[in-house]
Order: sequence, then structure tokens, then C-alpha cells
Amino acid sequence: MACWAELAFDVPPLPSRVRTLAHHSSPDVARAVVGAFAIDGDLLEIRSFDRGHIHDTFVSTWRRADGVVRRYLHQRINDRVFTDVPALMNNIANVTSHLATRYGAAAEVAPMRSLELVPTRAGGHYLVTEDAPWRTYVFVEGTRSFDRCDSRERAHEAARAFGQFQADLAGLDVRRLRETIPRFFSSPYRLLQLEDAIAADLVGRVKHARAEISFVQMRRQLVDAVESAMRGGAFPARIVHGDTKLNNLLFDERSGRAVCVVDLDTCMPGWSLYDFGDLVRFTAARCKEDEPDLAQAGMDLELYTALVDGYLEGAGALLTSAEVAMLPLAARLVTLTVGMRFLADHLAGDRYFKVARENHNLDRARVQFAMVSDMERQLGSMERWVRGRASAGGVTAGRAAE
Ligand code: GN1
Ligand code: MG
Repeated sequence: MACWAELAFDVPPLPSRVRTLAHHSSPDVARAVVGAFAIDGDLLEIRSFDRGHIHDTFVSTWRRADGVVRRYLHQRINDRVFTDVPALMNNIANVTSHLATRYGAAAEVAPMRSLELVPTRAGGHYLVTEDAPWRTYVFVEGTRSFDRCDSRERAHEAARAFGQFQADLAGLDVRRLRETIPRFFSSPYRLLQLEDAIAADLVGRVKHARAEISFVQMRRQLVDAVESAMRGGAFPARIVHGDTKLNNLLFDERSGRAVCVVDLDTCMPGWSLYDFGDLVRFTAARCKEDEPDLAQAGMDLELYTALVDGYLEGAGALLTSAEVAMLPLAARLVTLTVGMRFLADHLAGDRYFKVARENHNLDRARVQFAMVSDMERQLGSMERWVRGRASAGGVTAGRAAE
């Protein structure tokens, strides 16, 4: 079984300084490009749709000749973050067609459905304009998403659905997907990027971030833990979603069931627990990702336990016992790693994540680190819950590590 760390070797490393500037475009720009996609009817309306830190997103409404009104979601792809757009869109096309086939054929996975790409009139997966590449999805109607988790049941359902998503992709050959952002999931590499940003100190912010920097430096061992386990063959590379924020899941408005996983940008080879870790980072957070008041930050243990149960229900049959045992570690590691990325971007002058205020990325990093500290305080309980589930047979895993 190929190890993800090995798969990463044949791609060039990221330049040490990511040359990315967030960019914004308007509904007028979107209006000019949406006609190039294979959509029937008259355009009634187009408006901005605020989501994510990377792309610009719009929703359009169209009326067909037969009177039926339909909506579509358009994204101006940030090609400074995703420099290999053909590979990105090839991954998404592979994933959506695999899921559409699976969901079309297997009654047991209902009511899940796949995102649906709308081709260009020329038949491509995306449109190249002078300014940027664009893509279009069918808008998934009758659903809603949540920026914050409102209940244990919601957390359980989200984790079940993201776990199932991973299990549903287990039948797709990892090698059909490219790692579109090199070493995206590698914590040691993220630490190197942070160290580069500290050494360069491009905007003179290092002196104001000493506490955050030493917080990371004291956790070097954690940074290496998963990659060394993978190098030792503890678990295989898998296709992961890579951005399992609660608001990347659409819930049926009426039943409350999760029905569609969105934002497939980082769906690529990685380590399965990344998805679980990112779920905990976002969904079990006591405050929003960029809360300036750190007194509110931390991890809700009740929500964490619901996430463990839901994730094991969705993906348990797929996971090795080594993976299950590492769930609590993954929560800490992914939260630390995303914090390192925010901190590195703050130190490099906010070139990657969109920011809306001064020190926005620093605030984001601080919330992640406060959460890591809180997880460290609750580590015993986090581990006990997972052990209890594994020994109670709540996990159908337990195969020897492959
Ligand atoms: C970015 O797509 P969006 O904005 O949800 C980022 C993720 C981070 C996340 C933190 C391609 O996701 O990796 O975890 O922000 N995506 C990319 O909120 O870097
Ligand atoms: Mg994303």
C-alpha cells in the first residue's frame, strides 16, 4: 500500500514564500462569464455568496422556457492558491462522477447526493477567462448549512456524513487524484513554512507573535507524530475531503439529515484522520474560528464525543485499529496545524487567506492554539471515550494495520 508521504515526493515543493494575494470580484464580472456554461434559460439574477477564505462565489437564478426556475453556484477559482487548475478540476470531476454513480446505484447510501458540475458550452469542466478560471455547480436546493454547531445530534450527523463520504470514496483509486497543493496535509511541512515566515519576517510582525511562535515550537513532537506513524506503515494513504468544516455540509431543510458534502477542492490523497481532526477543530469549537475574545475559545467535550461516535458510524468499517487509536491525537494535530498556517500567513503579510480586519489571521491562529491547550487539558477524557467505543464494539475496525 502506498504511503501518502511517499506519494508526495514526486511533486515540486511549494516555494517557501507562498505568493498568494486574496482577490475579490463582483457580480458584474460573474454576469459576464456565466453565459459560457451550459445552462438553459434567461438569467434573472446573480449575487455574491459569501463563503470560504479562498475563492469568490456567486449564485445565479435562471428561468427556462418552460417556466422552471433553477439556481447555480459559480466560483472564480483562486489560481494563486490552486496553481494547477486542470488537476484540481480533474480531481473534482473524478470524485463527483464516482459519487454520482455510487449514490445512484446503492439504496443504503440514500439520501446522500453528489455535487454536480455544470460543463461549459464547449464541454469542459471549467472556463478559462483572461482574468481567472471559473466553474459552475448545480445549486443544491432544499438544504441549509451551519456555521456553528447547535447540538450533539448535529455534530453526530455531520461526523457520520463526513465519515461516510470517506468510506464512499474508498472505491476510487487514490492514484487517480493529484495532490493539487503539494504537501497540503503535511504538518512537518507546514512547520517549515512557518519557520520560513519567521526567518523572513517580511512585514515585521514576528516581534508581536513571540508567544504564539513558542507555543508551536514546544509541540514539535506532535507535529511529526502522524507522518512518522505512516512511514512506519501504521496506516495507508486514503482519499480525504481535507476541509471538513461544518458549513461544508448541506443538511436537508426538513429531515435534518446531511445530504451533500460540498467544497471538494482539497479532496485528494491524505491521511483519513485529517478529516476527523478538522471536524473537531471546527465543529467542537466553543467559539467561531476568528473570535477575538480568547476567553471563549476551547473544545466542547460533549460535541467531541458525538463527533467520535458519528465518525466511527460513518467510516469505522474502513479504519484500522491504529487509525482509531489516533483520533484524539488527530484532533490536536490538525487544530495545531491549521493554527500554524494562519500564523504563517499573518507573518507573511496575509497573502493566502482572505482577511477582513487587522490581525485577522493572528486571531484565527490564537483561537486554534487556545483550542489545542484545552484539548491537552481534556486529553484523558478524549482518549477514554475512544477506547470505550473501540472496546464496546462500536467500531467495526480492528483489522491489523495494513
Ligand atoms: C480554507 O475553502 P475554505 O475557505 O473553507 C483552507 C482550508 C482551511 C480553512 C480554514 C485550500 O478553506 O485548508 O482549513 O480555510 N483551504 C485551502 O478555515 O487552503
Ligand atoms: Mg475549502
